[in-house]
Amino acid sequence: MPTQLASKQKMKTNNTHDLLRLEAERMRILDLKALNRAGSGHPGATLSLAEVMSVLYFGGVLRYDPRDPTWPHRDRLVLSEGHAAPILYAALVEAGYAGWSVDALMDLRKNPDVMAQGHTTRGTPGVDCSTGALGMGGSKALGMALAARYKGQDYHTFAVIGDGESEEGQIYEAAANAAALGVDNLTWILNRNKAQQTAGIHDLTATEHEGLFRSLGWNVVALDGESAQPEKNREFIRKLRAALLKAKQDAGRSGRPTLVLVDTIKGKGVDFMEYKSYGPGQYKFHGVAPTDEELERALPLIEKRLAASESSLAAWRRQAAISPDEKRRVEAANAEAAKKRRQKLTALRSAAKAPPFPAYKTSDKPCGTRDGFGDALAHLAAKHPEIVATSPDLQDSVKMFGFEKSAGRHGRNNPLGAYFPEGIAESNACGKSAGLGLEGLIPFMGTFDNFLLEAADELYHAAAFGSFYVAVGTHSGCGVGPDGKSQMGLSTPGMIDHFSGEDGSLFEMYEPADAQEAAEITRMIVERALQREGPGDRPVYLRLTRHNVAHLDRSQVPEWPRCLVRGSYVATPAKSPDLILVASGATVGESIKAALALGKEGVQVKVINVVSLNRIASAESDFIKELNQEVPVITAHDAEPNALGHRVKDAINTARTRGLKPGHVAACLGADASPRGSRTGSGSTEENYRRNRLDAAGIASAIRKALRR
Ligand SMILES: Cc1ncc(C[n+]2csc(CCOP(=O)(O)OP(=O)(O)O)c2C)c(N)n1
Ligand SMILES: [Mg+2]
Repeated sequence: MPTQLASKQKMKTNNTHDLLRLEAERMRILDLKALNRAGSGHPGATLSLAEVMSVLYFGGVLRYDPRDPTWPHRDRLVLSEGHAAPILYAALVEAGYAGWSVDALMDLRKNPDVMAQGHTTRGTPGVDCSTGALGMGGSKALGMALAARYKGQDYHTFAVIGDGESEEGQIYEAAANAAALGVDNLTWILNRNKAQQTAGIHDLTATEHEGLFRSLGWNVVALDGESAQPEKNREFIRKLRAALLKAKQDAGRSGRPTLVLVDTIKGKGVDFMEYKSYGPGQYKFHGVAPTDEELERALPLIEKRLAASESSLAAWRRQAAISPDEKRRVEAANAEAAKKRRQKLTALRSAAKAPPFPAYKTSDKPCGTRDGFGDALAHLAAKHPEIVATSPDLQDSVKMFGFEKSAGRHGRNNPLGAYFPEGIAESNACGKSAGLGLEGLIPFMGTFDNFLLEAADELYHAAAFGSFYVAVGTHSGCGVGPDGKSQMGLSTPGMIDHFSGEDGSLFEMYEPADAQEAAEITRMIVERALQREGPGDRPVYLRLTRHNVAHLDRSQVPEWPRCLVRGSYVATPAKSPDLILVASGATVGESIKAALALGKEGVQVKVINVVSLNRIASAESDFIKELNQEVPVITAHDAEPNALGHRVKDAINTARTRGLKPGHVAACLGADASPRGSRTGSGSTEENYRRNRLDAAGIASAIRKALRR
């Protein structure tokens, strides 16, 4: 559907700021028409951002080539308040982005295939980041900006954040971290339209954004955009453009991120849609699309201010995109900078003291699986500057200290450091890692397994919208011991498995059985990530122990460690077993011991080590074939018992549908997560394992019970 602009008046002025003002009005029209067609959406937010989008796309602020939306040297834009998507789409249509058209915009919210999804979704041309759950975009933008600084690239990263959205703690986490790291190639635009969904901002919170961001160390520019009247609006646009261009110029110099605090009006430009301090819940146009009648009333109000012909604006708009000559220059300069930076990083890393790749012997003192991971990571970092890492103040506990020492701590004075410091802020650590991953790096984010739950939304987001980073959870399970239940990750595998889809394809999951396996899995993750083209599209979860685990003898395991890639392997074979014992992580060693003990009693137990619990149920898995012996199955996992239990039951089901003859699940052994239970809590690892029947003796007795021996 072509846009019909009512005004036939010739454009009288060539003034850029006036053109930007007019362009904003055009986008308002497109936006309202699309919302009206969709029958749902957010006019308040979108109308308040029309000038911001106009200035970004047509005021020479963003560097972009509309025919090449994923051009690596484009400036990044994260629309963190993702419900404002249609006004971004309107800008993409107007800028002539590949694939976009007015028709595509008018498909807004129609079905899952349309480009114009209700909230910004990556994969859509011109959308750099999926958003929609408020509070998460600032961290992604921070990660993208850090990646540019680390790789020596000159793109700038912008994020648009709502004022209600800024109530989310993660916004504060990201802001504090960005300032501490002196990330000056990052600019946030805070859309202070004074209203959120159900109330005015200050009905709910007392935040004074200017003071808050200044105290955090940001450069703050406050601008008044509270009038749609041409004179005032033009002046606002002039200042907004100047502030955004200055923020870009300051990159690499100021040592501070910039906040452009834009005081605007929710529903700006359509008087009956403008928010005017109504009582809580009385503002209609936050999330209600205009009816036909409302659209008819709204359009003339906008058109009255739109004093230009469509064709003269169209010619002007095209000049905003980068020219072919300039594009070539930018590409050459950035390619050269990237090459030099990589050489420097490679030289630095190889000169640093890194541990050798782990090679534990079975006679070595038992250690945590986190130890194998930490040494492998530090070792691999010496070869691959693509590996970066962060941890919310736990890099000692998660064994990333070695990496931090050899790969260097990133900061305002050390852009070459690959360890990105982080406060106690798990959500930001995950979001930032997602941003780093979107830019082609291999980020490891390490915390206690239990604390990954703090970042559940980020982890879900990484799976659902596709971003790559490795979420490392150490201190898993009741084996943590003395620290007690608040420090034990019990539910994390189940949660992540839930995010990973029926076939596990949305989230890679790994849980090693000892430190050597942890090292090999770490190497496998890095090697696979190095082979990916582009940013990769799924996250990885690596679950590790703090507590010590004996080193396993795998001399009889065919093709180990290459077999790890298949997601499970037989750790203790048995030709005609009486029972199949399925274990994962630290319980594998205990299971092998139990099988040995039972062997002496004449009971044959086959032990399968599940390395990736969400892969075992697929019809092609080796695991399915290994179940094809009609004997009872027991599972043992130092986690909430259903995580592994459910997948094994699924696998049995799959095996049956394939005509195989697996047995039934006789028991799922796991850690008691009940708040009133006394099986898990402070005490030794051994005591916790004993109480939960996860030690060799407990597992063996469960097997005897199942076999009625
Ligand atoms: C985490 C999360 N909580 C709640 C929502 C639902 N929601 C969508 S928009 C909105 C209000 C946002 O207000 P603000 O950030 O001020 O944006 P505005 O529409 O005013 O530009 C809410 C609560 C959401 N999308 N994400
Ligand atoms: Mg708001």
